Amino acid sequence: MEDNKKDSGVQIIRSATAHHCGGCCVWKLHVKDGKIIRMEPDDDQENPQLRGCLRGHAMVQRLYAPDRLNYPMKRTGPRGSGEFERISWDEAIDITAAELTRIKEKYGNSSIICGGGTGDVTMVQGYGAHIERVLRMFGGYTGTWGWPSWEAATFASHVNYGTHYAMNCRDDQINSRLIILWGVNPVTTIHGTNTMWYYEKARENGTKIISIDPQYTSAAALLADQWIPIIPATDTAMVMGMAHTIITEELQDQDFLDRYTIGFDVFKDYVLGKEDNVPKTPEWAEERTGVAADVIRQVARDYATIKPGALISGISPGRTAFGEQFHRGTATLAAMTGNVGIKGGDPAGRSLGDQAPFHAYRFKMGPSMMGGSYGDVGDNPVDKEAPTREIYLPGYTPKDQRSYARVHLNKLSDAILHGKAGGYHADYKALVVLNINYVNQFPSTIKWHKALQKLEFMVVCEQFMTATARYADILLPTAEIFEKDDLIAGGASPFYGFIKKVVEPFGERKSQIDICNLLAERLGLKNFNDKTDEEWVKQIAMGGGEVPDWEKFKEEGIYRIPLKEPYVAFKEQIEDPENNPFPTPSGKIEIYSKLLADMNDPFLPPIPKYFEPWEGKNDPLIKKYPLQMITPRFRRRTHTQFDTLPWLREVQDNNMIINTKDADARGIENGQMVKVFNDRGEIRIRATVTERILPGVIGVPQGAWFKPDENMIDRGGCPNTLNSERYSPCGSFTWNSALAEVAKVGEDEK
Ligand SMILES: Nc1nc2c(c(=O)[nH]1)N[C@H]1C(S)=C(S)[C@@H](COP(=O)(O)OP(=O)(O)OC[C@H]3O[C@@H](n4cnc5c(=O)[nH]c(N)nc54)[C@H](O)[C@@H]3O)O[C@H]1N2
Ligand SMILES: Nc1nc2c(c(=O)[nH]1)N[C@H]1C(S)=C(S)[C@@H](COP(=O)(O)OP(=O)(O)OC[C@H]3O[C@@H](n4cnc5c(=O)[nH]c(N)nc54)[C@H](O)[C@@H]3O)O[C@H]1N2
Ligand SMILES: [Mo]
Repeated sequence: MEDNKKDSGVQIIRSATAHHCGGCCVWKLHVKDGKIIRMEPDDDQENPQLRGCLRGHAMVQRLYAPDRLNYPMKRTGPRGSGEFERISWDEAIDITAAELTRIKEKYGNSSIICGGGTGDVTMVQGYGAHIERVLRMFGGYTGTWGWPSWEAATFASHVNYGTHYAMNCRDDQINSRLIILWGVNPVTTIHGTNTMWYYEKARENGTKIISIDPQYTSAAALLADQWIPIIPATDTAMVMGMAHTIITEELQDQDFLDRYTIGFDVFKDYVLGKEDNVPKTPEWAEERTGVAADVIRQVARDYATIKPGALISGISPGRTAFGEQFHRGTATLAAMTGNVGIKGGDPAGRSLGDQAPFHAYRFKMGPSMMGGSYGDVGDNPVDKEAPTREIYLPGYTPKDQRSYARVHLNKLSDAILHGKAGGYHADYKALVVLNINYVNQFPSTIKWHKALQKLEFMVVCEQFMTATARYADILLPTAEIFEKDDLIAGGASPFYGFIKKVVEPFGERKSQIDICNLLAERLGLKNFNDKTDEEWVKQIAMGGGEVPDWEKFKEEGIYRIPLKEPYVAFKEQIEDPENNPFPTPSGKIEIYSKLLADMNDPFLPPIPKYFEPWEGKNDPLIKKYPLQMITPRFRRRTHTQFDTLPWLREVQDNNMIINTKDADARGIENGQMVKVFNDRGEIRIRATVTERILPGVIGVPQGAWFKPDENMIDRGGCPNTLNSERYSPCGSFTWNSALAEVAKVGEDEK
């Protein structure tokens, strides 16, 4: 067989891959005549295989897709029209360097915006260290703040635990006797390759699994003993109802609380109503959450008695109006039940986050292009010139992120539109876009459309003609996975993956670092980069001393961290607290936080509390827009990526899901085209009428491509046409807090 392959000129190369999904999987790539002709999944017989999902399999179709950008281009039509002409790399870089220099000289560095960079979560080419380095050396830029995925969860984990490394590895869940998937659907989201595999093993072992989710998800269908539908954004009320049951039935682990936590008594007073005369009984919680009081009691008793128990505190309920309170609350429940720092438990602060480098396990990596703390380049001068912003958590928020010059990612379109007059730090004239699809993925699409008309210059590095790319003045074609060397780390059990360059970039595509090299040179910046991409992979992978053998790693494309047991967060703090305090100011788990008390913000109280969410069922706006929209992940794509590929289009239609009751009330039939609208905009999308979602809630899958018609009606069905730019008190995005209405499309409206 091998010989046959040799004869046919096929070379087989092992490589990892990852594409912003939270997974990283391992492949044998069949390469012939400089082209990948087949991807074969991992065949490791000794370890659980790290097999890719449907999107991983479609990587090869993405690599050679006919709609890929292959040449640099210059805009010829109006912004947003998508009309371009091909130019040379020389001309493209000349124009970019000249425009950035002109704008810097005329308006100052703060008028140049660059930020985000989530489209790829790899360690060398992903995120934005390279372009940020260029721009810092160029005198600075306006950066952004806010983690789209988990700002609420990260903030809360830092308050309770002093760190966001507040989760056990997913392979530990085979040790759990109870798993509560709270807004978690790893069939779709992956969340560390093999997460589902371990959950299935747990289920085979007889572990009780509960799913709390407004949707009956595929994970619930495959795994759960019990599905508890909940009204979106009210989860904290259920947390309080559970706490009430545990306290009144004296089920809490008082020894654990006494030994490892501070402030439980203050929280207890709040839950029992001593603080505000409102006992947070399960009946009180039922009114808010729609979950029957008896069910809340049962889940509370389960969690307090079936041990060890892992409450997986999903990041999605945190992307709501007061999302941080949910994670503070679940972490408090984990402490009350003594499930922190033990096998089969979970700290329930930020239980998801298996995207390098935000894993449970702390990978020991060498310095990246920013040199850890921005190495030789120093802080961003634009951050330094500005005062600190109002909300930041000392000790958690990195120094540069506290700068008032930074714009919250959700407010970027507003900032471009209004600048200083709108209370922002500067007037913004240039936008440097790389690795992110602002228009499509951040609210609101229509506001973005207006904002981008105001800019004097916009350069976009992209692989496809995305909603954002259509607005570029200069469009630079970017190489794809397998066309450049890169590194990934993650997995349900931790490993490093070498994403190898196995073919030359098609057309004139260039890697992100190559593009930055060219730009740095044209801007006259010295010492921007002294390494090849492979040398970067080597420095980051080997620099922490964890990967023992570079040649072997290179050959095999993967290195699994040989842990004796699955990684358990805070094991040392629990086993030997005297020598291992929690990294909080008090050294204990902070159910009460003095840091927050000192902030004196009524909506960021020192103990977790429930607040009525805006754009929830008790918002007066519900009269006009009676449905709560959530915007979950979609299997056939990662955000906007992969969505044009025929293989994946066959899998699923991009439909909104709506309950039969709500559909009947509006005369909507399964499969029918409908309009979904609110004051921010209108989309057109087909409806799937189903019992798999709670009445009063609609699920509009996020990542659909924004396609405005001449009336700015979004025919692509992108939920960010309807989502709000308002962020939670700590800065969490609120993609699951939006009210809307659904109606049939009239004959004259088609
Ligand atoms: N309504 C709604 N909106 C959401 C969310 C939600 O739940 N609901 N979730 C939010 C979350 S958590 C996230 S992380 C964001 C994601 O938002 P984005 O990161 O903007 O989304 P992606 O589609 O993953 O990637 C953006 C672009 O990066 C490009 N890209 C990939 N690799 C490279 C590369 O190597 N170089 C360059 N230059 N480009 C590359 C892709 O082609 C893609 O067009 O979306 C957010 N938006
Ligand atoms: N296929 C695919 N996988 C992905 C991505 C992708 O775009 N596509 N994106 C990746 C990225 S960057 C991220 S950040 C992660 C995000 O991962 P998650 O945030 O976990 O993913 P979601 O699908 O948005 O939400 C998970 C579940 O939460 C439910 N939910 C929504 N609102 C609420 C609520 O208020 N309360 C409760 N209890 N449940 C709620 C949804 O119905 C959904 O089933 O996924 C990663 N994985
Ligand atoms: Mo994300």
